[in-house]
Amino acid sequence: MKQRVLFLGPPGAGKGTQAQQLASSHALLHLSTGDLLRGEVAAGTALGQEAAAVMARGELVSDALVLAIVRSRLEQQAASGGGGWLLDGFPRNLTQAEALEGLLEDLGQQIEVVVLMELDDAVLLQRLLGRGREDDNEAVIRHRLEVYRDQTAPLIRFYSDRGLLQSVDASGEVETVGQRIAALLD
Ligand code: B4P
Repeated sequence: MKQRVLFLGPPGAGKGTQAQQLASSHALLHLSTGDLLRGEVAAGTALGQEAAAVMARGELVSDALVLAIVRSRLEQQAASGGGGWLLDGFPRNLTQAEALEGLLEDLGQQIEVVVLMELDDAVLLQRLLGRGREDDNEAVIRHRLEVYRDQTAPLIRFYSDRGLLQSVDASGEVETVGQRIAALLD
């Protein structure tokens, strides 16, 4: 079973849903930059105040801020004896992907697989409108899809060039998608 996993895909593909289940069933550290940022917003920290407005607009929070969060979590885990991890929603652009390569090199670790969750825009929109989070109204969702296409989709090529990319059909029941992903990780 692969222990160092990255989930890539458009907003609403179900990265968070699947990552949570897989991390808990396989004892992996689940590192969701979206959840961590929402935690900072809820706690009212300086970092959260900076992130809140950006997230509400459906844009990407600054690379420096996100990288600082990820670096500290991965370093903490490595210092406490290591173990597997699952990165969910990070990296989201080429700058973050390149910074992650440097960070992992420092830690002597490597990504084992990048799971690309693929789903039609119409289904993504439907799922996100159903979730109803603060940043889930139609105009913001459409903007997040544009941001995904412009800034995150180039990572498909980036990881495919490194021989790490595996695509999965993210349509259907949560359990069915989970089985497809588990088959890729064994
Ligand atoms: P995220 O928190 O990463 O969330 P997401 O991409 O919108 O959703 P995800 O794909 O995880 O979908 P989910 O499982 O919830 O990002 C939010 C914001 O944070 C970004 O817009 C950005 O501002 C900021 N951010 C995060 N990371 C960043 C970074 N690295 N750099 C800069 N900014 C960053 O599923 C969606 C819905 O579908 C749920 O309601 C779920 O129940 C449902 N669902 C899931 N699977 C389903 C299935 N198989 N069938 C039916 N429904 C399903």
